[in-house]
Amino acid sequence: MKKLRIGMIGYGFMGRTHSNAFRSVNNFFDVPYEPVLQTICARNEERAGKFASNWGFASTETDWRKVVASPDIDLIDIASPNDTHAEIAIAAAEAGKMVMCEKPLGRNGAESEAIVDAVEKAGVPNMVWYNYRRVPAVTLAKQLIDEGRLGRIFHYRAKFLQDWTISTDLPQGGEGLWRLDVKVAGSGVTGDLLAHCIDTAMWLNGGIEEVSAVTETFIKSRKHNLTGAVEPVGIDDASLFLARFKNGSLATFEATRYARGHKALYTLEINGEDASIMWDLHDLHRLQYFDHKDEGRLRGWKNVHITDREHPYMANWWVPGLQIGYEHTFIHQVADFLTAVGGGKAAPPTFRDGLATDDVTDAVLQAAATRSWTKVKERA
Ligand code: SOE
Repeated sequence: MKKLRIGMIGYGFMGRTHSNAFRSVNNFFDVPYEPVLQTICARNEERAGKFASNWGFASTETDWRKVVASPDIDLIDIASPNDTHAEIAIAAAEAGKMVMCEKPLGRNGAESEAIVDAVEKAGVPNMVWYNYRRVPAVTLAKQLIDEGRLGRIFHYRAKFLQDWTISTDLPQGGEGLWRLDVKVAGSGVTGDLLAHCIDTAMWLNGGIEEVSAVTETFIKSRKHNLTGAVEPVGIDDASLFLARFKNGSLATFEATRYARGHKALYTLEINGEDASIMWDLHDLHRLQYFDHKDEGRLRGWKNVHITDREHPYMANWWVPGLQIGYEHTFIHQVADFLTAVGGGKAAPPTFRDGLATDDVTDAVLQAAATRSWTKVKERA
């Protein structure tokens, strides 16, 4: 089997999920490549060394440019903060490497457009890590929609609720807290959490035409970890928007880090003429399904346990009845990427798909700033 040597930039939470996925994929999926954890790149050499020995990387590097230029690397995987994505992705594409990038692709549509131009010009395989598409229950939802079982879609409803930034004492910036620093993150929950909801939504229900939004920054200033000074907070702490999809359906989206009691409650619901679907990340191995065509006396919500062999991805795991979890979504993503690349096909969500999501988050932020309905940028 052909080896695919990975150069990974960044070793935080996402560096761990990706490393685990690259390491595990050949144990469970029949794919045309064997990923090799070649180089882990991070600024702190000692910690990079520990990460390398824990996950089995062959070498460490502190300068990402050397990893991108190295003839020993086939694929650059970007798991570093958002402000680094564009520069690394563009350099990697120009060096002819395959590129995988954490979400959101860029800090805004303009940055993502430059990244898309670079990978498309170079003709290199690319993929954004929107992992929730690969939760088997969500993939099943996609199959059911594509089979036409829901009929005409009327409503899409998504929420991503967290509560980890409520404390006024929480600083902004630096490792672990760069998501609160607008210069690094690009935006707050709009780019961090709504981006997931938008990617899934457009995959399931098609493009979004226009949005109306409200955002709020509840805590206006926080100590910055890098400067030590109290600085204004530039991110949105909460972001809510209404949307009209191109298929005519109406949607509500909500993301916040101020929903006390909720840690990562991503939920979605789709209502069609013939059937409805509900899914919940805290119960990710279940899909709720209501079919209006069922006999009236027995009509009701079905709670489907997504563990059978005929469920997406599940034949590759344990035995029926035994569920899988969050980390597996990343393994599925790598499996699909390797299969697509082996077959000379694009591996969605491609960078162009990631750009489409960033166009929507741009429109959301603009709609909130101008308090007006805003069209999502149309691209050829
Ligand atoms: C933020 O807390 C975060 O880790 C996001 O950055 C991830 O994308 C999301 O999957 C879980 O929440």
